Amino acid sequence: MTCLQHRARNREDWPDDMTKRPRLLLVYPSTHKLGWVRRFQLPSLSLKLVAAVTPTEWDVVLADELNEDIPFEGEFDLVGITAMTHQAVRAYQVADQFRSLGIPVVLGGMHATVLPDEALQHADAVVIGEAEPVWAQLLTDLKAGKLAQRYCSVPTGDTLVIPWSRTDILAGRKYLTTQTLQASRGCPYDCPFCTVTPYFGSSFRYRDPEDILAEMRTFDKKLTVLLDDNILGDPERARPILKGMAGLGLRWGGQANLRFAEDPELVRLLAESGCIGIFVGLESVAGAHANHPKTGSRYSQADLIKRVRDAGIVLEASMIFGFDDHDESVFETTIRYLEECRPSIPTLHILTPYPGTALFRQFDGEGRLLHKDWQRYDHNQVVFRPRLMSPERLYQGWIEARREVYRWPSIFTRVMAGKSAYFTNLAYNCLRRGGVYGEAVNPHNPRNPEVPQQGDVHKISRVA
Ligand code: B12
Ligand code: SF4
Repeated sequence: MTCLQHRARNREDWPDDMTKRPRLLLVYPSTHKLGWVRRFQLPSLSLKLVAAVTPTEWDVVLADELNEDIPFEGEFDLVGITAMTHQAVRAYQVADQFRSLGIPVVLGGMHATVLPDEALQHADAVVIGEAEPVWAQLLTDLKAGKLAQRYCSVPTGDTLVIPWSRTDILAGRKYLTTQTLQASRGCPYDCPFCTVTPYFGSSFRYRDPEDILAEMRTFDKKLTVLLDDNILGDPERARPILKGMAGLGLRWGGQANLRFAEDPELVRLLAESGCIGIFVGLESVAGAHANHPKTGSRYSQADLIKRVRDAGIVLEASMIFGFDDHDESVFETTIRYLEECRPSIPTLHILTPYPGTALFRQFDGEGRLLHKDWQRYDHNQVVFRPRLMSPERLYQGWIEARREVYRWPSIFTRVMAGKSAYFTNLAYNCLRRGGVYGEAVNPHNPRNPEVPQQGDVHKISRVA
């Protein structure tokens, strides 16, 4: 046995065996492989950053299961696995298999962060929160045979200090772009369905703009994606970043809340910085979530959307169905609202109570979760009992609304509403239409039979 776990158990062996570089496998788990669509995927920034904080004495190997098989036969000293909630079941299968081979496993990412006790049933250690402050210590402890079960980082302050991510681990793979990064983390809005505020902090932590721009200057292609939750959340701190980007010639996309468009100067800066697309969560046209501090504005959303569109930026607007104040009329109201506001790309989701959120605690406490099968917690299936309609109606309403907003006439009206970016806008709409209609009519789509049945109520998760 050459693996580090066995060396670690016999600590005295470790220093004698330093001729061989230790090997770390980082896994992005998936239950299915993607076909040509993988060209439109992004690599895991989480794992690019874990690689970046791994001391140089380690060889780091990536397995992105969307693209490739996991090398269970490989000789590794440690396996690190990331997982969002819908990936957790697969992550646990992979972890169990490596551990059965005697290789230690560390789980990290959103799901392990919110449910570390569950994750520890499948891992030797769990990283709770961000890897950067604790990963090197974990590796030191592993080498010393003193691996703890939990490594926890708590976000503090308003400054984010992280290294540039490592793209060399992606070599040989095709992605939409490998140029992904974050300028900030954290979010003060604390939406009840989101894990970002409780786990990444209730204030925006921005990186030094010079550091961000220096990282961007190393990029050799134009397309760049900023994976911040709200890159424009603090306009004063975003401004120098946008101004610096204006000279770099990049074309980039990111996420923000629509209220940034209240400031026409910020919209102008955004366009000049090379932003070609921005994702905004409008969440709801009706009820409490329509007037949440992140969405409510003294301007109409239609006006704000128009400002962004007129600046030549594709605006993707995300809506959620299933809040407690949504009855069956929400589908029709949302469709008409989208027709009026004409965001470039509407994205419709089913409300999903992710573990770790206030919503999950509420629905769990009220006995309204249909099951805890995490694989089905993906915004595309109903996993709870809505208050004002049946789970079946919520699912059907979502299917019908998606098909309605991706009919050709709706697409053309949206595309023509922009002043420019017609081709980009049309291309994205066609891609999305393909997904929407492909899923809805494909009888083999595993999601189709997912409308919850009576018997599903309180079905116990395979993992919980
Ligand atoms: C980019 C992104 C995506 C990309 C992912 C691309 C990729 N290949 O990774 C795409 C667009 C594919 C995506 C899709 C979805 N996403 Co998403 N996504 C994000 C977003 C905005 C950023 C993620 C990211 O890269 N963050 C940057 C990295 C550096 O942060 P991180 O992942 O937390 O990693 C740090 C730590 O967690 C830790 N860590 C993470 N992994 C590991 C592993 C090890 C071994 C260690 C030691 C540490 C560690 O260290 C990292 C560095 O500090 C987050 C929001 C967020 N703030 O995280 C949502 C988020 C992760 N997504 C979410 C969701 C729900 C989804 C969807 C299910 C939604 C949907 N249906 O559309 C889909 C899933 C689609 C699918 N079937 O795969 C939720 C997850 C909730 C949950 N509990 O799982 C989040 C949190 C958004 C939210 N506000 O709720 N998403
Ligand atoms: S604004 Fe976005 S990132 Fe912030 S808490 Fe709400 S959903 Fe989460």
